[in-house]
Amino acid sequence: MLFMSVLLVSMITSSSLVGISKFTYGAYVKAPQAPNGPTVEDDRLKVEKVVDGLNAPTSMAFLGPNDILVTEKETGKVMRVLDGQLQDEPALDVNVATSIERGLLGIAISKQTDGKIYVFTSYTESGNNEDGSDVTGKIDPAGNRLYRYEYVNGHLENPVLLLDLPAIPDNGRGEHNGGKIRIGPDNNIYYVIGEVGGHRTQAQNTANGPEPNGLGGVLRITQDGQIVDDPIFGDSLPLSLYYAMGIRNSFGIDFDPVTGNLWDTENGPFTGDEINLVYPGFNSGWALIQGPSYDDLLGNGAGPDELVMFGKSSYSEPKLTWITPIGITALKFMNSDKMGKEYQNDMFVGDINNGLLYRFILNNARDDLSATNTNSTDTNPLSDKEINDPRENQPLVFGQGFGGITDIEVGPDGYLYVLSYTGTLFKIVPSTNNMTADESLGNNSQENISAQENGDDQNPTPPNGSNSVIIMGLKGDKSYSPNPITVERGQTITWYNGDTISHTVTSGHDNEGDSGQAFDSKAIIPNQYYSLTFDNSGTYPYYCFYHPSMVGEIIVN
Ligand SMILES: [Ca+2]
Ligand SMILES: [Ca+2]
Ligand SMILES: [Ca+2]
Repeated sequence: MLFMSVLLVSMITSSSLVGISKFTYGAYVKAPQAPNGPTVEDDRLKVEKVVDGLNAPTSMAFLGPNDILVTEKETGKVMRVLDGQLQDEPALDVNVATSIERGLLGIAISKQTDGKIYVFTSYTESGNNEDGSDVTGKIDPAGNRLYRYEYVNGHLENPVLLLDLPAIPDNGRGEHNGGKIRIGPDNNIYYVIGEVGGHRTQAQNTANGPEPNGLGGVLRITQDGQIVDDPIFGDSLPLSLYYAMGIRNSFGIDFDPVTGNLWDTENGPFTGDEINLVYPGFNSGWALIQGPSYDDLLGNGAGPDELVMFGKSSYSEPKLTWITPIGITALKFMNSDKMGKEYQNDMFVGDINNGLLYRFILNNARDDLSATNTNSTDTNPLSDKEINDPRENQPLVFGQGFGGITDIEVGPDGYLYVLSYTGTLFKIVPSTNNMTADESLGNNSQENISAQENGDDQNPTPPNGSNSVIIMGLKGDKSYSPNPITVERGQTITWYNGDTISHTVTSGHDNEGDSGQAFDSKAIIPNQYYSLTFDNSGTYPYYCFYHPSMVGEIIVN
């Protein structure tokens, strides 16, 4: 073999950033924060930290300016962030099952004309009034439940159970519990729940399966828990609850502020993360179809004609599909001009595998994603509505380094808030001057930039510098410095990402058979290191998988 060891070394000491040491794609992979904080692709904007210290936060909702309720998945606590301070006492603490995607998952706030403040939460309720007993004691959860509370003096009181849905999986796994809640333009509650551990009813398009049980779709009820008039899928429970079905799992729904259309993100299994326009009666195709039906990603040959339809339901193709899943999560329309007019009414989407924030512009009819919504002049790879290869992501990426994103909201102040599973809430605000995005993060990242103290900000130098390479960004054969680098057999080279976006150190050449054959760092986030030890002499070309114009060479004597 070519080398003995492959390491990706994080220089971070802050406890909130300890965790996954390497990016990979796949289920349940949760990206770490970039050591120097997240960045956005517009130097007129910067990312600020609002608060950290949250425990596996899943969703947020605003009581008012600088007054935010945040749900914690594992503790079952609704925490209040007031003027940037995490309050010691939770607004609510419920007992949750916590395995995999179970827990306290969703929250929405609705202010009533009589002055009452309703707070809706969704959670997988514990089977024995203890947090995590499904993990520690194999206790089945009591249900996936949607409650309405009233907010009174910092606390959630007077719980009313609005929906009580199955939480016991068919496949033994605590997965696909969905949980996001929105108040619609019609003032009704929209709640998305997944198939919950492999249920195979007619709502999962299993024609000879049991009748739907309320899982695997977007459900719609009034704020009092009543069925909305003129049900779409059928007149009796639980069909009368459904607004959409055929959904495997989702962590993001939002209404377009211009049209009132609902959109969602949906998670595929080994393939097929989706963005969809969710019209009333939408059937997304799971478990027969994931991704575009014509791609047959599930390999079962099923087409739209084989789906189970009720009432006025119908199938439609996703507006965008990732062939390699990203763990797509939150979806929010930017219903303000505070980041600049060009972003108003754009769609922002997050992922949990990479910690990336994506920006989408809609077409003029606002019933599709525009093909020209990118930072890149080459939008052709997106014209097929598929991200066939992770590098097709790049022109869609608006921000990165957040750590796995679980929620995105627009605050009463009009700014975009991004919630990270790592425990930090961020906010995107205008830069105060023309500093680069990297430099403008100084206020909230000072404790994390020890790696930069050895050099000036423009040219950071990693420690133990003799066999080190700095990744400079998109600069052709000057992207990796020095280039080429020459070492002796048995020596280790350490690459340091001094750029503000992620890059890779991938052996070989773009689109050729040697790509990644000898080594592949995967994404190296800004200010992170990657090391390789070379035991055999030779010349090794390499490049950045995301930015193939970045090329370098290693010479081992
Ligand atoms: Ca609890
Ligand atoms: Ca679908
Ligand atoms: Ca494509």
